[in-house]
Amino acid sequence: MKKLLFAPVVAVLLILSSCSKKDSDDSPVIHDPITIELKGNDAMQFVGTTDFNVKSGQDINLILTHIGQLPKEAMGHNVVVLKPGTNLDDFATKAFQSRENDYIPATFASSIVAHAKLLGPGESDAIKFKIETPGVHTFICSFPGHYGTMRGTITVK
Ligand SMILES: [Cu+2]
Repeated sequence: MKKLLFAPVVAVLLILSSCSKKDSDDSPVIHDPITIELKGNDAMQFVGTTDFNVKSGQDINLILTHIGQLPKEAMGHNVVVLKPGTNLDDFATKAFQSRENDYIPATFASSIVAHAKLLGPGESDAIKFKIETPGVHTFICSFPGHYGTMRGTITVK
């Protein structure tokens, strides 16, 4: 297996193309990164799979793409990954009032694991994070009115 490269894209490609790791039995278990792709459309939906399983500490590459055509002001999409136990209604209410911060409520900062940018049509954003705490982490789009239909889960084991 080749030495680890530090350019993230190259590293991901390498990992995707070389799956065998027979060369080291004594090193700690390292899980390959997982890629989570979310696509937001003009019907306030994340298209495709919205429930994902990851291992504790696994590197997560989350790519959000706005595949719709409506303008950002009317149909913007982001994704906010929340800690277990976060009250979604309370969070969404505060998000509503946080337009100046792209609907990321500062008062809920401690409930947010990670979030992607607010996107308009054709835009995408990629974020990297990991979650150590086991449990079901709900993610939503926090654009006003969207969290009812634009949501999913990342279950950490
Ligand atoms: Cu949205």
